[in-house]
Formats: sequence, structure tokens, C-alpha cells
Amino acid sequence: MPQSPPLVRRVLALAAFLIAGLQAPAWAAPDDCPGAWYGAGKKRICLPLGAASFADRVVSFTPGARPSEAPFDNPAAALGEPDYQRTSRPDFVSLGCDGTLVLAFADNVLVDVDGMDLYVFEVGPYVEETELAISADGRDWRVVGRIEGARADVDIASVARPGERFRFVRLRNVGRKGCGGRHSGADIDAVAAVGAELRLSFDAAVLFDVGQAELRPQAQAELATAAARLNAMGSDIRVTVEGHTDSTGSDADNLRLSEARARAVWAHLAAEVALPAAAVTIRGLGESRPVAGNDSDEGHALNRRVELLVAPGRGR
Ligand SMILES: [Ca+2]
Ligand SMILES: [Ca+2]
Repeated sequence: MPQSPPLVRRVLALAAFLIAGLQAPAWAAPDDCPGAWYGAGKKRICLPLGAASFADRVVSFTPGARPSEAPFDNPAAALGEPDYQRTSRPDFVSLGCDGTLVLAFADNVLVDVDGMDLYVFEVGPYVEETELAISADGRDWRVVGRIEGARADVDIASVARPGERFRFVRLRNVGRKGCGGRHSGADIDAVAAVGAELRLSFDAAVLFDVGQAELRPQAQAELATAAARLNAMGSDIRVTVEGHTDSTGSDADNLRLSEARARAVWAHLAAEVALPAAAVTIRGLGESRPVAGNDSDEGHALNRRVELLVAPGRGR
């Protein structure tokens, strides 16, 4: 057999690696945890949701009294997967002394699981003192604790009530060490929800006609994609289906409509996703959990939605 040229071999190896990655998502082999990243002190961090675990959006950034210098003051560098390579590259954000960064999760939520729930990927061997707080709505904050030194993870058990889901994380630099200069304050590369559920949100206007709970034909494609994602997570999952409305109309009508819509969504998905009834929770929350202000058409549209929350298997 003739030997392949090195480039071809490398391309084939890369293709095999990528295909293996597609076939083995983080939750498919819990013992092996291919969705592992390496944090401070080369600590291996297993993230059951893989790349979906990381913060997705900057809500706000206040660089504090002694800010770091550009380009190390870009809060977006803390989004997505850890990508730090060296201190001369702006792959991370330096918070500044007393700097405060608020991040949001979009396709996932933070939940309390056994042990650590939240992990901050900081740059450098020493984690600079940073206070962490979490919030479900971005308004009501609960301080979880501080990370410092060799510790970059927190357990939210002491502040989370059973079943609560959090979409926001706030990091506030509180240390005096490393204050001022180019990289002032804590250097944040990425923030991951270890305790996490996947969150798939559907625009009610795509799934339903106004005031109705019968799926429109256009809903099929959206829900087929969702079914494929659920099936890729295996059978050891728990699903919560939540219906939500805007604030127009009475509370009672909105509760009824939101629950009927959540039921319609699961009735459709159940044909493709085989799960025992005990693994599925369906509820209507009416107008009680807005994700945007109810003072504009855009806000109303964002609030009218059905959410699927998927907890990965805990067989680790
Ligand atoms: Ca925990
Ligand atoms: Ca980064």
C-alpha cells in the first residue's frame, strides 16, 4: 500500500477527529467526559453540556476606578469557550479594580447540582479575588461567594431554592492584588455553568396563531430540530416544557393558554422523543416570567414563547 503524503494523512486525521467529536457529544460518554476543559492549575473541568455551557452575552460592564488598558478591557472576550493563549493577546478581559461584569446565558441556564455549579476560567496561576452573584431575572441578585487563589469554582446550593434556574452571572473584582496597569484586576477568559440545563426557546408567533394553542404547520421544522437535539442527548435526560405569554389579557386566560401551548409542543415532540412520563414536566406560567419589558411590541413578542429545558444525564 503506497504511503499517503503527510498533508493527506493530517487532513484524514483531522476529519476523523471531527467526526468522532460529532458522534460523541459531552453527554454521550459521561464516564469519559469528552466535554472537558482545563482550568486553573490544569484542573480538569467536566461540562455535561459541552460548548453550550459557556456565557453567551454581555449585559453590562463597568471597568471600575482603575480600569485596565485597551485592548484588555473588552468584556466580549469573556464569552464562549476558553481561548486564552498568552497574555499579549486580548482573549480575556481584565475587570479593573472594582470592575463589574454581568453576563447572560442564552442557550443554557445555571442550576444547582451536586458539588460545584459555576466555574470561572481565569488567566494566570493565581485566581484574583472576585465576588460572584447570580440572578434569574437580571434584577434580583444573590451573592454566591468569592473565588480566589487556587479556587475558581462555586457551589450555588446555599442560595438556590430547589428547581430554580439562573440566567445571569455577575463578577465583581474585589482584590487589591494586581490593581492598575495593563491587566488591572481579575483576568476572565470564560465563565461556564457546570450545573446546567439546555434551554431551547421558541417564538410563540412561529408555533401558534394569536390566542391559539394548536400548532401551525410552520412549527414542524422548528420542533424537528429540537427533537434531534434532545435525541442526541440520549435517553437519560429530564425535560421541562414551559409556556409563557405577554401581559396582555387576564392572568387566568394567560395561564390557560400558556399551559395548553406547552402541552401541544410536548404532544408533538413525544412522537419523536421517547421519554418516560416521569422524565417530563409540563407547565404554563402565563405572564409571570417575562424575559423582556412588557412596554413595547418587541418586548411582548419576546415574552410570548415556549421553552424547553433539558437536564443532561447525571450518571457520572
Ligand atoms: Ca451545587
Ligand atoms: Ca476568552
